[in-house]
Amino acid sequence: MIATLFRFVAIAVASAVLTVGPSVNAEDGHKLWLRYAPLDTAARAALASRVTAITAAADTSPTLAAARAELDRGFAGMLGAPLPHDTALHDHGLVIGTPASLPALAALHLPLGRLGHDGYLIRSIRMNGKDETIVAANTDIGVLYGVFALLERIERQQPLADLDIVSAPRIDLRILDHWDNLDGSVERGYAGRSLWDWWTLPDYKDPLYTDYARADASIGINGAVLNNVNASPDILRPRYLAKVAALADVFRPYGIKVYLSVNFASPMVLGDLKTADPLDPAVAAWWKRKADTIYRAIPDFGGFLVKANSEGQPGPQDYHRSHADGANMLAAALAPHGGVVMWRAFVYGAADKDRAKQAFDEFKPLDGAFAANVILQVKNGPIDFQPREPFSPLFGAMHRTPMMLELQITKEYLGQATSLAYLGPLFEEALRADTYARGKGSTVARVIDGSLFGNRLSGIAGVANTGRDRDWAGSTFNQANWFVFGRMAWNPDADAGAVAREWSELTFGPDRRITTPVVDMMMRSREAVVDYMTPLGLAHQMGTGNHYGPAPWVSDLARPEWNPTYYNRADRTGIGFDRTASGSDAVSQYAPPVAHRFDDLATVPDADLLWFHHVPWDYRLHSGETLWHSLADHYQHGVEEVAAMQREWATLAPLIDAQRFAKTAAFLSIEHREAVWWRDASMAYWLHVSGLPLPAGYPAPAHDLGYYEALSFPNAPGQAK
Ligand code: GCV
Repeated sequence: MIATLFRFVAIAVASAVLTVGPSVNAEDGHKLWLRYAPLDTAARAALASRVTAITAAADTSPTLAAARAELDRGFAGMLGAPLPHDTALHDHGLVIGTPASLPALAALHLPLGRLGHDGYLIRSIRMNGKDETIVAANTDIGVLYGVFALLERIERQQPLADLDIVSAPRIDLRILDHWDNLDGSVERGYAGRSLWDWWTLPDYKDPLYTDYARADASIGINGAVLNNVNASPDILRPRYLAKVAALADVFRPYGIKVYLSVNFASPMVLGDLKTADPLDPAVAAWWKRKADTIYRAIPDFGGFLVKANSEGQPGPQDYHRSHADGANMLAAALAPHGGVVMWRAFVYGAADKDRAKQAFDEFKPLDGAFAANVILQVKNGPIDFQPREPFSPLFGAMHRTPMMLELQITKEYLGQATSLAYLGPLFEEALRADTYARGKGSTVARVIDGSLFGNRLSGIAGVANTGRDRDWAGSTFNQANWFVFGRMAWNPDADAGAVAREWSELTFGPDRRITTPVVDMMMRSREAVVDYMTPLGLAHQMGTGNHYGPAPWVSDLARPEWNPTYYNRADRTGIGFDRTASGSDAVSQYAPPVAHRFDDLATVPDADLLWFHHVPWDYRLHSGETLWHSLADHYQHGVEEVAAMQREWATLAPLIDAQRFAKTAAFLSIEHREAVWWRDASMAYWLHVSGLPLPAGYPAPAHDLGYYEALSFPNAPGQAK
């Protein structure tokens, strides 16, 4: 027995070392928030007084094995060696399992009912005369989530006595959408090539895939859409399905289901069909056969994500059918297997209609027309992941259709890889937005967790920011955005500041001298981006194609709503998009209390002013200052905030490991340069169109407008192909 235990421990140590990589790479960010750095003496003593051995079932599922391996990895890192484990109870033991896998837990009659499928309970308990810490759940994946939570607690050096923690997710589908192409590029990806090496799959299962799954599971993510929503039909060819199945096999122990983005025209491209009309029985039969094939290879396949009749993608409207016709046909193919269709509501196209209104106008009439296994995937705002948008009116309007929120973790419009923009406050703003659909308190969070309208399906998706960069996300601070997405997917009421603190302690160690300034920087960072890019409700002012840098002057693109001038509407008389009742009337898509607040200049928040109103340059804001002065002030403030972050970060040089310190310092200086560029180029254009003099006390743009207009960046990363 001892020998077996010993051998197990030795293997576990060896595999932990192999998985975490050589120590020379210890602080390049590759370990994310799962660093398991050595504990100091006091923390070791605190742990030793509570946990000295592990009790777990002998015959374990792959998921319980993953939980045990994670404990081994964690304790090997934090203590220098894993703790012994077997099936016996030990004094000061850590007992992990489900009542089904561990009879000792069944005997306790724990209140597991409220945990549902994925929740967990961590409790200090006296059992058979011994002091134990238990991690219990109804399912093995719940145990794994609980193990991650306990390890995190130990890493953060939080008290381990008298624990009574109960945690269960509010949302069922907690999904990362990877916009990864089959050639290894990533649309709007700024962290290197795709994680999935389609070329060497399925033969080679890169250990990176397991580490990806561990990272996702550690924050409760339970689904991954593997490929770009601008989907190649090839993903459904047998050759690729074998690769998808290999990834599903790796992810399964970590509770992660795979999903695929599908191209609506696949039956025509891959089959011999002349049409992809969803009402054509041959088309429906093709999809059914395809679904059956997928489920034979991947019995727990999650389902399809579909971008249809959007930005040139094929869809049911090509055959004069509705989005519901298209979604329901796919849903019928998946339903016998328990799969879902996530149908995107990101559509626009009518040149004569305010783009912000189009998704609502197309989908609202279809409320109630979707099959039971369809969920609409709606971006947080009505346009497209801008630094700030009001919430999409669809969230308050579809009372008989489940909706999932789509957030963008990759920062396509918020400085891409290099800006330090913590998205917790943006996600929080989106989730806490009150739709008033059922009176006050009808938040987007309650729409997507299914509770407001009593939906069976609940979901949230984040467009992933992962790639093959050593630090996975392009920068250390971008990792926080992956982390906070997971936390808010689990609990949509999570507090952005608390999550920032948690992430900082895991990422840099629980040292208050670091945590306080880091959290301060993070919590101010997104508003800084709003200020230096698009203050006071401006939106969509970025460069063409690459979406990099400012270009408020662009007005010659093929479609009106691609042009920044379409959104800013700046001229001699004023600036802003009139979406009031006397303008495009987009306000009427919101519930009356919200519509009135946005419609009325007296109540519209300054932050949304130019989104909803066209006002003269000398318009007076609630503060009493003129819009023109306030614009100049916001740009300048944004730049100063970045300078402040640079100063704050510089003070941390003695406390942060060299590699991660240097990269963040360099990225902050890039961000500062870009913030100045956004301010100067934007102000140069507003000066030009308004004919006004620069408000006193603000720096004049470093160059004339022509200079900024002439800049071009053909090799900027992440561009759509
Ligand atoms: C995947 C924006 C992005 C596109 C993206 C699209 C979408 O337009 O720039 O790259 O396409 O959103 O969400 O479908």
